[in-house]
Amino acid sequence: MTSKATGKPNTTNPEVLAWVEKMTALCQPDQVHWCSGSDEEKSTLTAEAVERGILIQLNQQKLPGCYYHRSNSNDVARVEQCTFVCTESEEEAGPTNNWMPPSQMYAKLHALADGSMRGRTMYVVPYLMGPPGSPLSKVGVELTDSIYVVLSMRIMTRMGNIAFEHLGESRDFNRGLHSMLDLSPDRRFIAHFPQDNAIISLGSNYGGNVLLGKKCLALRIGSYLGRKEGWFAEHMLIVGVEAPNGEKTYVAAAFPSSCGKTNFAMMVPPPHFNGWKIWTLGDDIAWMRPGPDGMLHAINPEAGFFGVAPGTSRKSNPNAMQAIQKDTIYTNVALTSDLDVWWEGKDEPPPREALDWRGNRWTPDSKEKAAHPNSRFTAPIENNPMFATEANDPKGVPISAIIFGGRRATTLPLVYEAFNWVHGVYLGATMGSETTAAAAGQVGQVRRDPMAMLPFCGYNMGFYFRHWLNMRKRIKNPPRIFNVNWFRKDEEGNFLWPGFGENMRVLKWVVDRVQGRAGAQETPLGWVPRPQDFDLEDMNGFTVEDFQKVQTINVEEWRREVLSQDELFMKIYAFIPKEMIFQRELLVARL
Ligand code: GTP
Ligand code: SPV
Ligand code: MN
Repeated sequence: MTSKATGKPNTTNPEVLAWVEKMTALCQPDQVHWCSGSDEEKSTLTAEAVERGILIQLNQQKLPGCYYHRSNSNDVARVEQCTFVCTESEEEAGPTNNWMPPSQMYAKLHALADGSMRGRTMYVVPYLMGPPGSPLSKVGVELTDSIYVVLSMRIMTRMGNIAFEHLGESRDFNRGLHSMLDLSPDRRFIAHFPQDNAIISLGSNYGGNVLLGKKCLALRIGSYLGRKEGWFAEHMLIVGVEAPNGEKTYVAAAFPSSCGKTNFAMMVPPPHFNGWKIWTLGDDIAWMRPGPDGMLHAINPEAGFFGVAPGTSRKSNPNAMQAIQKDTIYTNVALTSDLDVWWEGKDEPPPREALDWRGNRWTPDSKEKAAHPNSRFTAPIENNPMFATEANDPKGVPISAIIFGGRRATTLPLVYEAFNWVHGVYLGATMGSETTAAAAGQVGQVRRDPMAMLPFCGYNMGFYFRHWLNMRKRIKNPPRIFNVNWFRKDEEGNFLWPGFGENMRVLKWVVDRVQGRAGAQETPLGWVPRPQDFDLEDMNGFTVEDFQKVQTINVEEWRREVLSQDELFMKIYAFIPKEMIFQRELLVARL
């Protein structure tokens, strides 16, 4: 059966046309709308979303162009148990991914998608990941029955005609199908078919599950392609650090979900760092490939922020606060009576009364949180006053340092540097972090999250470590590798490190190491800054003793740490590169 009406395609690409026709026949939408990405289209779709109650228009005096969205209360985070990597063999997906044979998954999901868009419009959303004209960029086409997805993709990616122009007549594009169905959690699947460069996402309307350019294409499919084609797709922010004399150093950093990437990427250095500037290239994803100069070059495939709202304030992240004053979609935060937004940790005191993220009446006496802990803002990256225009450079930027970091209350010091690339890969591979609200499930459990990629690696994690090791041969001047932890606590549960803007002190040491200016001391873990190597000036009562406390390496804790690393190593034992085992043995010997 064909659909009742179809809009006019804005491409002549035969492969795209044939695939859209096939999916139209499957999903049977009432209408097909080919998205151009124009301003006019945005206004029309926004008006329709408001009329249908999908978006609420916020106070346009305070927040011009901003809208509010509530997702279904059972659908507020990524769902790892519903996320599948469907490679031909189970071994390719590896022990850390849910797996099903592609044919079986296609059959199951096509049955669910059959007729799923009756009475709805199917939007054809072409999008470009990365700067136009870059050899690192990739095109995706997402078919969706969600206006919220269309308007969000318009912010998060370069959406519309521009993508079809980049694609031309090529067959090389990601095929993404998304239908909300009835948002029932037991018909929720986020399935990846890396060998077909295809994704099917059903039964959800939450960010990471449905904005298919982001985690699905840019990381799961991207990592699979990266291994095949000799590049990296990583869960990393990218910043440019400008010194007072104009020197620029580019740094990429991988922290797990809700562990500080957006905050670090938009950092404002404390007044003490007069003349230092942090420019933002990306806050979540980096695609990196060796360049002709022998360095690793990075682009941010995205064009927007999908950032955690709670904790965001003018004090913690002034650039983010400025970026979300206009043209922003807020999801699952609290709504005040004057159509403003509020969340825990915002500058303003709690409103006397508001509607919480579920739409229920909320007062400061309520036991529940007003905003969901994983509530988010979706804002154009160019709204950021410190947006680095070289993010639009097709060549990408040369990366001098890679930082790994998790959320750890104990054991892990504030910062240390790996001895070399292989050791650095081991630091990334053994990263642990406490789970957060970004994924459904228990919060606060330490689990291994290698390179912050556990939920995002689209193939066998052991092969992924091998890829990291192999890439060393293709990068003449590899970045130096560091490990950080902003989240160490004292016995009373207070953070030992002030974090946020003060992280500039750590970043400065990293940059100075890379530029050959800073000293360090060898320890069993790696190179660490001595107090004289690290800028502790003007720190408002934070003393050398406090620094030594946050840098403490406790051998007993580290013996336990090495044991708990085995939890992951055992799981993927059959695939783990020997180098990782050797690094483990060397660490044990040094301890
Ligand atoms: P995803 O978008 O899920 O990938 O998260 P992210 O890595 O971008 O994390 P984000 O910067 O949004 O921070 C998540 C939470 O960590 C927020 O509640 C922040 O307030 C908090 N946070 C960020 N940086 C720091 C820090 O340096 N110290 C402390 N204590 N908390 C921080
Ligand atoms: C994350 O969970 O790492 C995010 C949010 O950046 S989501 O897009 O939902 O994956
Ligand atoms: Mn993320």
